[in-house]
Amino acid sequence: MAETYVIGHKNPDTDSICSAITYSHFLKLNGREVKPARVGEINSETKFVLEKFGYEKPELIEDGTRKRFILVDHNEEGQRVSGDYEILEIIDHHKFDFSSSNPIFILNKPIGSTCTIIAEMFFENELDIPKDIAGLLLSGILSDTVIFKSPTTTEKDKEIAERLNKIADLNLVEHGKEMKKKGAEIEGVSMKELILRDSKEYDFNGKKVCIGQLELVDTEEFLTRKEKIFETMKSIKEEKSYDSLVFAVTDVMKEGSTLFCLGEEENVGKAFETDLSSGKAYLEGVMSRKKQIVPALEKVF
Ligand SMILES: [Mn+2]
Repeated sequence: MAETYVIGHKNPDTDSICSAITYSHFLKLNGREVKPARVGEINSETKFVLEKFGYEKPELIEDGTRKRFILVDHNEEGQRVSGDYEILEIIDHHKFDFSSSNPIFILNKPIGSTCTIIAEMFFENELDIPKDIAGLLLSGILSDTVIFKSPTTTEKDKEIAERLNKIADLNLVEHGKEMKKKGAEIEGVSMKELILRDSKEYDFNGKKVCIGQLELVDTEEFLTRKEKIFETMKSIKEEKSYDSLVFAVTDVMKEGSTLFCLGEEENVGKAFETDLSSGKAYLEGVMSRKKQIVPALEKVF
């Protein structure tokens, strides 16, 4: 029998990796034989979280052929591992674009993180949550909700975090800030990696659009590298033949993003009712790719 893996999306983030590990733990407690996996290299925020709670990074899978997968934190084809494989289950909190020829278990909720959904499953099934698993679940929640500041945050995320923290006993704001600072380490990292590190590809009505996001506690210094940003975006756009490459530099404290855009500037500008002819604009209050950037772009394309 082919092996079954719990796997997150390409360019894995903390929610994706922590979901894969914690949901594997949940399934094992229910007698299922599964292993956590990842599709790409983990980022520095996730590395810090795994080290803090004593976990190794999950197994890397580059081609999924002949394997069986439980997808966490993603569902669309563009974000999945490549290959020819079977999907058994999906646990997610993203917009849905998936079809299957046979019935499968799908749990999709419009809440702040996949880790919130998984934590709820532990609580509903009255399963014991070890302290380190609670720490991973909280890290996924804090990462995706940007310490509860992102507009994707719901009361459910806060309530579940509070329950988890009775076990994990962390200073949530401090832990969240420390995570974000580790994740925002940009010294010695190439501009290409900064643009693509947290990026996702979308198909908007036949247009291939890539949206990268960099969350920083303070963006001022980084934004002085504007020339380098555009130059690097240009080479990425050509290399990957994107119709449009969008790069959001999000200021966690100011709660807004500077949007860089190459290709389809008019459409992208229209989405945010702003002028993007210079390729750059500041968007007050825009922090979430999923809840704000993607839906706005979908509408105009
Ligand atoms: Mn997520």
